[in-house]
Amino acid sequence: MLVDETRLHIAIQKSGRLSDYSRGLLRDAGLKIQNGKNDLTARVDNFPADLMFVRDDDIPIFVSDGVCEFGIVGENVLREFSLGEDSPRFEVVAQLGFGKCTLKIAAPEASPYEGPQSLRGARIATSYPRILQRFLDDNGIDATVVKMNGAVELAPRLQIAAFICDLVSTGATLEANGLRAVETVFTSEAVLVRTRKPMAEAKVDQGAKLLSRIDGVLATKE
Ligand code: PRT
Ligand code: ZN
Repeated sequence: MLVDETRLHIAIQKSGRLSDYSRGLLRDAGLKIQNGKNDLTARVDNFPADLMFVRDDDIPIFVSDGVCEFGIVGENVLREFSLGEDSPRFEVVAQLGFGKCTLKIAAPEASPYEGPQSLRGARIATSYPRILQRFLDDNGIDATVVKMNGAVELAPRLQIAAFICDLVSTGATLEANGLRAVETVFTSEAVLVRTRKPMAEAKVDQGAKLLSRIDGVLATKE
């Protein structure tokens, strides 16, 4: 599909924890999404917008570059991206109330923990190295951040790291792996982001309309 310059482009997660909520929110906002779950894009019938279904990690760059004018993504992913950029070109325009989770440092149940000083000199495995490093810097802690792209909770057992720093929602994963949370690093939920790249006037108007419809949906859920 060639990029149609008269239509808004909205990036949402293709498949994962945010996908159904993201589609649901846009539907509640009155957008009729043509379906086809395996497609990479979908046309909205009754609004000048196209959806792009992508990995959540790609959403910040798409919106920052203006390839997509809007995106729905977790604040955790956004923050990790932003900490690696000089000036990310997007702004958060709505907190969406789903995808809530907390980035926490966790330690094996049995290991002693006496506050952040216990992290000194330790190795901490995480998929969020920049957020973790910022937390360590803010607290004056010298520790080694070990980047893992998945299965972070296995790191202590594999002796890759003494601690992990991972997202927690129910806490069941930590418990199943014999870990307990010891520090809260970052609290997150899904947000709607808008590019700061200049857009054509027609798109600005459509974007304002989209945002006001989404605000309307969110207001009914408060
Ligand atoms: O394929 P793609 O890259 O798009 O997806 P992904 O696998 O990177 O992300 P996905 O679908 O797992 O999560 C998308 C977003 O959902 C995250 O970026 C968060 O903003 C949000 N979210 C909310 C969570 C969780 N809750 C969550 N519990 N993301 C991940 N988890 C994982 C966590 O990493 C751990 O493995 O769930 C496990 C812990 O869950 P509990 O319930 O056992 O505590
Ligand atoms: Zn991802």
